[in-house]
Formats: sequence, C-alpha cells, structure tokens
Amino acid sequence: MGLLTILKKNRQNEKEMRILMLGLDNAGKTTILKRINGEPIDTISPTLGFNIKTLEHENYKLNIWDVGGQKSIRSYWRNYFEQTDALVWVVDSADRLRLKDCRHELAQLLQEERLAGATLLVFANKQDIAGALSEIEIKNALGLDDIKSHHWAILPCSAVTGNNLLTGMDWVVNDVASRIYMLD
Ligand code: G3D
Ligand code: MG
Repeated sequence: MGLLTILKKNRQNEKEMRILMLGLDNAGKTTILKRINGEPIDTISPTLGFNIKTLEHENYKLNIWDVGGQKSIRSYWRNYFEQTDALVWVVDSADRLRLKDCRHELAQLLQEERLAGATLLVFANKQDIAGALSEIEIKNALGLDDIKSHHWAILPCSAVTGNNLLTGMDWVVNDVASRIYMLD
C-alpha cells in the first residue's frame, strides 16, 4: 500500500462519525432510523439488543447505533458510550406520564465522562399525534436550558411523516464536524 493510499484511507476514516440514538422504549428510535435510511416502517418490533446502520450523509459516514431502551436493559447503554460523537435523545412527545423518567435518564447520561464531548440532539418525536407536547414543553420538561456541558439542540419531529428528521441529522453532522474536523 503506497503512502497516498494510506493517507487517503486515513482521510476516509476521519470522515466517520459515531452517533448513539437513545431514549426510553417506544420513543420511536428504530422508526426514525429506518425512516432516515429509507426502509419501510410498518414492521418494527421492540429492540432487545441494538441495530446499527451505516449511512452516507454530506460526505460523512455515519455509524448510527440504536439501542433498546426498556428499563431492564438501560444499564447496557454504557457499553455503547465509547467514542460517541453525538447523542440523539428521542422523546415520545405524547408520553406525558414518563417525562420525569425521561428527564432523569437523560440527566444521568449527560454526567457520563465518556459522553462528555458529545453533541446532543433531542428529537421531540411523534408530533403527528394530536395532543403531543410541543418542542418548548419538552425543552422545559427535560430542563434543557440548564445544560451547559454539551452543545445541544431540540427539534420537533415525526418518524411517521419524516418531518425534520434530516434537518436534525444535518445539525448533528455540522455540529460534530465543526468541532472535530475544523480544518475542512
Ligand atoms: P423505540 O425503538 O424507541 O423503542 P419504535 O420505538 O421505533 O419501536 O416505535 C414505537 C412505536 O411508536 C411504534 O408503534 C411506532 O410505529 C410508533 N412511532 C414511532 N415514531 C412515531 C411517530 O413519529 N408518530 C407516531 N404516531 N408513532 C410513532 P407500534 O404501534 O408498532 O408499537
Ligand atoms: Mg427500537
């Protein structure tokens, strides 16, 4: 392998991002990932382990990890933290009963040392459901304004209509890129 090939290879590697998609079970993580990837979303069952999808976006190779969020398996989330560039926290905006739980789990994650450098995008999902909480209501319920440790943003979205999913991924990619690929 010549030097040029090696340099090229390194350069390609540089263009990878690792994105961790977490949230309570039933938030819509797997549906979002499938929708972004152009797959049908009518046959999705609860995620017991994880799904990983690799997709190209704006010349970056995104490795997106979608990890199951049932209470009994949340302790396994920590196995996926290493080298995470961005955390996408998915919220079921219609699930008022579990907002406290949702806030608590997110707060715990933000204290994790291995996620310290990660960009945070909160997807206020299921906006197509009548009575879903708005972006601002979710922002307040999760106490996002208090977050000083991470770059963060929140976007209302729907995995069913596809609304704002790509806008959200664009923001994530640009935020991570401006942080770690400054020279580009
Ligand atoms: P998870 O991976 O976070 O656990 P899933 O969540 O992707 O498995 O989705 C859980 C349920 O929510 C699924 O319904 C899915 O169709 C639904 N869902 C996901 N996103 C949206 C959305 O934006 N709007 C609406 N209305 N529903 C959504 P089922 O019925 O299969 O359990
Ligand atoms: Mg799932």
